[in-house]
Amino acid sequence: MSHKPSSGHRRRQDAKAKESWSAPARASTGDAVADLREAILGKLAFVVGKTPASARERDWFAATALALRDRIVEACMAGDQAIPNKRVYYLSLEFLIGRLLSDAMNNLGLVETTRAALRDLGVELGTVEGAEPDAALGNGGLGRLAACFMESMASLSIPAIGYGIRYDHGLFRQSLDDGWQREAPETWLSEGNPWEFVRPEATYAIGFGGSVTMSAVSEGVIRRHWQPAETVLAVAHDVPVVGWRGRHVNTLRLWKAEAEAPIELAQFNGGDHVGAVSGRARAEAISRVLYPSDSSTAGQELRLRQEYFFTSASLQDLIRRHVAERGDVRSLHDHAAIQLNDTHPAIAVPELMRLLLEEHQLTWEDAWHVTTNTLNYTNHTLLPEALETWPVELMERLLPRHMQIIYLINWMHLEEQGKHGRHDAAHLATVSLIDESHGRRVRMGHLAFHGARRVNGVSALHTDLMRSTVFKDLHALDPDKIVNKTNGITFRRWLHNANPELTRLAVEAVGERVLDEPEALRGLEAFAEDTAFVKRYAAMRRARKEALAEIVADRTGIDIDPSALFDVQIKRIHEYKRQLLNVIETVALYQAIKAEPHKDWTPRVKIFGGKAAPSYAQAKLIIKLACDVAKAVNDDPEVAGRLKVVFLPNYSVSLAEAIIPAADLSEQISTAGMEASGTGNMKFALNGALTVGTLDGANIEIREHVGPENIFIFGLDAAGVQARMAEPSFARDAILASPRLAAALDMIASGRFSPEEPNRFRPLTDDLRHRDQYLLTVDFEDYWRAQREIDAAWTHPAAWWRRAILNTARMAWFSSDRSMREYAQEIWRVRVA
Ligand code: 26V
Repeated sequence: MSHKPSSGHRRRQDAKAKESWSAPARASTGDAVADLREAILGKLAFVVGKTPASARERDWFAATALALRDRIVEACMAGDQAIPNKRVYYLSLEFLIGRLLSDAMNNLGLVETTRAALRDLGVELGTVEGAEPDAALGNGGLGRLAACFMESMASLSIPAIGYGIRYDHGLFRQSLDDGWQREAPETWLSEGNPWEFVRPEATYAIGFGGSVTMSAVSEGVIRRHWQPAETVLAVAHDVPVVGWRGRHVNTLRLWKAEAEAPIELAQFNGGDHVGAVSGRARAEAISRVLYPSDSSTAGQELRLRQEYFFTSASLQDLIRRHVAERGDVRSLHDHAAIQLNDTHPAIAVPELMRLLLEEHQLTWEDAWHVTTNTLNYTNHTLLPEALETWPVELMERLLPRHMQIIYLINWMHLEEQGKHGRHDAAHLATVSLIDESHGRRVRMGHLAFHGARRVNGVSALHTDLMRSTVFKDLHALDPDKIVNKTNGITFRRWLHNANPELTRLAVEAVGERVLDEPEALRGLEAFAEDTAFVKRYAAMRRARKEALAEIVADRTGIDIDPSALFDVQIKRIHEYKRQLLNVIETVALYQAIKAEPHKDWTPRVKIFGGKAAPSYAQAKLIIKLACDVAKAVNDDPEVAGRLKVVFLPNYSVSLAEAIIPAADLSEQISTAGMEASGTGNMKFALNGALTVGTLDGANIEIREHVGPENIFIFGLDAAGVQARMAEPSFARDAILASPRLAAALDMIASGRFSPEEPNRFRPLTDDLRHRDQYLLTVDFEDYWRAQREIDAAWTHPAAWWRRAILNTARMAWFSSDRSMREYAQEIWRVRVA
């Protein structure tokens, strides 16, 4: 496809240059608006097949997205067409993207132009944006991080391709049935996806099962060859990722699974109509649905098939590109850096070896050199139940050749230990790629570690814990391998798009360059006590709280008062994240208000949101408890005006965009040492919510940046947690020492919130009394203290807003642009302009 800029194109460029954040009222030029309006009408007629009169919101969305996609393609083709010296390949089983329309408009500088074009057509931009389904191809933090990184790489013009799976069904839709979580399939593709390009020419065969044969190629040289029993096709679907100011466009390439033969015709003609398509159903099952667990390895075969499917397709694709561009696969590591997002693509280690050995005839040494200089691995959790291992038996059945390669890699790895005088069985057992302690299982973390050039953690604390715990012995063998890369978030989505009011304030206060250089936010420090500025900042928050109150009323029927303190905990429901600690504090506060109803309590609204893995019973019970407590509290006239509790169903990226700018307080209260980083914590602080949190993950670095006086820290640190856990009766002692905690637990255990089933919450309260793996009881009193300090702080608005503004002003470092620059320089060795 060739591209000649038309005069219309030039006009649009002029309009783009003029569109500005500082002057939303300034009209975009008439030409640009007219051009876009005609483009949208054209798409509506000729692609969607509707007239303006018959178009639904969803049709307008499709037409608008298609018109903008053309602009992205133009931006792409206007950009540098030269082959880049080095590309980054980001392999991730999850990309939690959310909506793309506002991202695309904002990065192309076309928000106001699009608004005006649609207004001319009698359509409101907000409703069109609302008609886009979230692309929820991820569970939580890990998937959302991948999406932020893709946007930042495009904005920094880092040549990159993201590789993942095009799930037909993303993360399930959550509804609450009398407080019980129900899951329904999510159907984001039901009306097509206007952003994607299908690329049937990029289709690869992915094998499973079968056997390995040997042949002698010459005297003494034997080659092994895998003969799979089954083949599935991976078909590329590309989503363009446009960077800030449309300067650069990257690709997110998602693989869809298809059968080699869509139908067994003979079987069909023989009358077996179902059997004739069963092979197809089996093949397509691979990209059918996202696994909804985010923390425990269920070890199902389909999951391993997904992992191998997308990893093999991605490696075949990037090798094909490399050979087409450079001729020789031996230079792959000079021109490609592959990042493995967690261990989900760790099968890349033996798969890249296999492709180099068998498809490209490299020697073992050369193949190992290329592999270990191309691959890098990011670890996102140290929780033992989330560390992936696969039974050797399953691997041998599904991927027999890979299992042989893993054995050989492991044999050489253990031999190497011997050469360094490490023969002791205990040492060899800890560094081995095979865990022999509960059946024989392949340790995917060890495999990724060993096959990678660099291994990184996602916050300073997490990286330290990697070095001192899970990867201690492997780290000692290669002390430079582990590096830290603290996570970040894209400010384009989480500040500019989610909070245009705050963005406008920042632009007016410190200038337009804040849109390009987040460090300029620091200029807001000078306004932290400026009465006029503070008033506008507070008005911004008030407006967002009113908007959130409408959403809450709409979705739950609960009325909340925007002048109360909005105290928010939104994230996956997991015991280590301690939503239960927050609920228990809510119960204790409820009791305290009832005991002293005439005291001057700070009015609070506790807002919860998050999904539980469908098989995670304890997490679902925590949701039910939050809902039952909400019912009791909200119905009690004695606490009216002081305390309200809300559980917002179906938490998603779009809902986060509405909630975060409306939050006064951000709950980041995980057991210290357990949250690898957190990224929600960054989104809240950037938008000026104050954090109540533990010394865990990136909270520690947030404290360093915003200053200890502008964050509420409580509880044990990671070392304290380890020490206290070793005490045999820590939970009983903590409950004995805190009558307030004891009373709250008694109230829950007594059935006060579940009179129709008094023992409903015993699994929660019994666990706390006897086990309390996450040390809720131990941290409770200090959490209570911090919360009362927050109540007091709320009564001094000037000091509160000062802290909020200082949070916004000092969060620039947490931009994912900074994270991506660090990866580029220290891991990938690619130049950033
Ligand atoms: C693990 C598993 C285990 C097998 C079943 C399916 C599944 C799906 C996802 C995961 C990933 C869990 C790891 C994860 O999401 N970690 C989070 O990563 C964030 C980004 O680095 C970080 O901010 C969070 O603290 C960390 O919990």
